[in-house]
Amino acid sequence: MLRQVNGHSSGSDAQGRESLKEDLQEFLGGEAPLHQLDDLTKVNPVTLETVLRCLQARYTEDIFYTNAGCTLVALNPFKPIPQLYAPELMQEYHVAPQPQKLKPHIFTVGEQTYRNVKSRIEPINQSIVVSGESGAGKTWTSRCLMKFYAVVAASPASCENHKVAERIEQRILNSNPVMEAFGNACTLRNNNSSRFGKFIQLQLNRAQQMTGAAVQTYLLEKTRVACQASSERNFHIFYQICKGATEDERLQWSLPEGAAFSWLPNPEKSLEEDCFELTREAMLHLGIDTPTQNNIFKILVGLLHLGNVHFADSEDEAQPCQLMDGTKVSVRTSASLLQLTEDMLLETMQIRTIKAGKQQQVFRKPCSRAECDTRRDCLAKLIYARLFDWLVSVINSSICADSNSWTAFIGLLDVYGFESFPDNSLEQLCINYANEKLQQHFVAHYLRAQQEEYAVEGLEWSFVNYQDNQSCLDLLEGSPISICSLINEECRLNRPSSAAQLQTRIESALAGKPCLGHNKLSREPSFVVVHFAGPVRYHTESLVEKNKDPVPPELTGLLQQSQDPLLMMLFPANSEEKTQEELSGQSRALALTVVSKFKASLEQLLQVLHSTTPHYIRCIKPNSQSQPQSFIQEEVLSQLEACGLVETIHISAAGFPIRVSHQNFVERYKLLRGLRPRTSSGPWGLCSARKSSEQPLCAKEATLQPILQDILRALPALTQTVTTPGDPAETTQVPLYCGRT
Ligand code: AOV
Ligand code: MG
Repeated sequence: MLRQVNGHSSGSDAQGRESLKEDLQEFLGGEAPLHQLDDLTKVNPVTLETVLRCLQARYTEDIFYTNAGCTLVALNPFKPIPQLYAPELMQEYHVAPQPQKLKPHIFTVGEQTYRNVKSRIEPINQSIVVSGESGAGKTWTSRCLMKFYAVVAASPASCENHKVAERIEQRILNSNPVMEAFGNACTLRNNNSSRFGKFIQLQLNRAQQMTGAAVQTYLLEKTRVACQASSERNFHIFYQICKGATEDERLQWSLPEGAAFSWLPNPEKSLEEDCFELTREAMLHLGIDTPTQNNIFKILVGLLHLGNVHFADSEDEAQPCQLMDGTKVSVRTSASLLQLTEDMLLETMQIRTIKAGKQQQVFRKPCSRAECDTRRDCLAKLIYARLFDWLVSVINSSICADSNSWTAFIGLLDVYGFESFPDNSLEQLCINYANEKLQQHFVAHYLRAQQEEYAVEGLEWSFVNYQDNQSCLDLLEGSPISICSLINEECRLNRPSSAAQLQTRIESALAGKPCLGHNKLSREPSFVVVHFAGPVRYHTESLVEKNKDPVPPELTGLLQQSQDPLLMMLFPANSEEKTQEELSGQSRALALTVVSKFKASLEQLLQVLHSTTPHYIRCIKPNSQSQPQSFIQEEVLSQLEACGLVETIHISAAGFPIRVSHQNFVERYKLLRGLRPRTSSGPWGLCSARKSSEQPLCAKEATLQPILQDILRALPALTQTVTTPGDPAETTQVPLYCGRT
């Protein structure tokens, strides 16, 4: 019974007995069985091997969460365990005087984060950074955390009035199925892989009730609409429509049952498509009414028909490419669903217009077959990406609270995890770059900053070495030359550049950089980056073109003439859209390349993260086959190594658990003993030496009481050096505090 659900018993009695047993064991000096070690800081000695053994022992016992000092390690069970996420359990963690004394859980992190907001110690805003490789469980975890806050931070009004609950907490939860339907897809690594990054701010008012939320998304992998790697799939929503449409809808959308679409590979993998009703319902709750939904789905089916348009090679270069047999009907259907004229749609794909000369004369040039295909794909990507952005903005307007109705936020970060496929391109480069940035944030915040702070404060500390990923980031984004700058340079020069040339340029300009791997084995032009999570080979073919992401002006022009109400809104006729080709000079490509836009958005994200108190959850994938009850040591080991878990444990075990600035500490607790602050002593005036790994980390007043007693007892001994007035050479030691202790 005890360990059936991650060691959670239903009654607190059983839990008490369990912890008593552990205490006794510790008291008698006996080693607790490995699976009973809730915190990896208790593993002795802390090495990769012992940590791995402990995690495996726990996994075998169906215990999936383990503390690692300041982080929580979450092993993916790859099987549903509803009891582990039951609302009753959420409440148990929420009301516990010391949630960190309960079994490790994402709810402990959720609750401590929540209590941090309440304690109003700067920075009040909190963030939970969920990381891990593709399929490790990040999206699952952040979804569960959102449910946790929907329960524990529900406003009383919503409890009394079910309708209000639907308006706030439920709406926020409803954003998940919608965004996952449109932004997730089945990949080789994960059947429900996020193809966009997401940072959601849960907004709380002074009473700590959730009043709204705001979602920020990052770089949707829009190429997937028109191009899917073998054994992968398009975005879930397409399959949902094809499987879930009613008879009427099939007629309206020209979607006969069992219709075959080139852009809908692997339909036999039955995955998320049963969720169409769920998606629709969630959309409805978010304020997207049924006619608008139908409009969206009609456009998406229009894209599927567009994908069935195939061109044949033209024998005469002066003539446009002809359609392949049988695909004229696809042009017609697609045009009708997108409310465009058939001729215009076809012509836009077949013929390029070029403005030249002083008079800007317009020339028409037939496109090659490959160009026709590119323009068709580009049209689909353009529509899908804009639709996705629009959906996000609708979601935001539906869930975002007035700025004066919230005072703090808890940010949940769930981005695409580290990826390495047989064929990696710009998408993977951006995804892995984002993961490097997050790893750097962790390293900077925890492994480096904390230790540096101890040194500054003169605390006794032997430095723990850690793996810094700065050299990889230098390779990717450093100045003056990096992989990103070289790819951008190719876009800026706008010269024809072959994949092989790009490889040579990267190899010669960045020769000797530690994280640039050797490219001896691959026949195709590529380069290797040794990421913190492992080496990845990126193919240079189409890298520059994807980075430019050019949108021929004729395509936007075409969509501006659509009679479809939604497309008219997404592509307003009077807008002066500056496409890449219309922008001139150097600013053009550099300002708008995919890489530079992504880099800028990541920097913004990191700024927000830096302004919050971060909490970390490390998701670990126990096996790459997504199977339950399978723990592949080598695979887990490489993930542990990559994220620097052992170093984290060392620092956590030896470090100081409470980090409160002197000013804030005094402001907050002066009433307790009539303390009066006399002066401030720099940013982190007080640290409480950690006595054991059990010592609470959170700032709930009740739990802080015993620590406070210790601190208050120690206060008279705390002094600072001040210069004597009138004689700068003479210094004296004065107490930091006056007041009773
Ligand atoms: P990811 O977000 O980290 O990958 P997900 O959160 O989508 O990974 O998890 C992958 C799959 O693992 C889910 O679809 C579930 O089937 C299963 N899973 C994860 N966590 C749990 C859990 N706690 N309990 C039960 N099953 C779980 V990616 O989005 O690919 O980086 O881009
Ligand atoms: Mg995900």
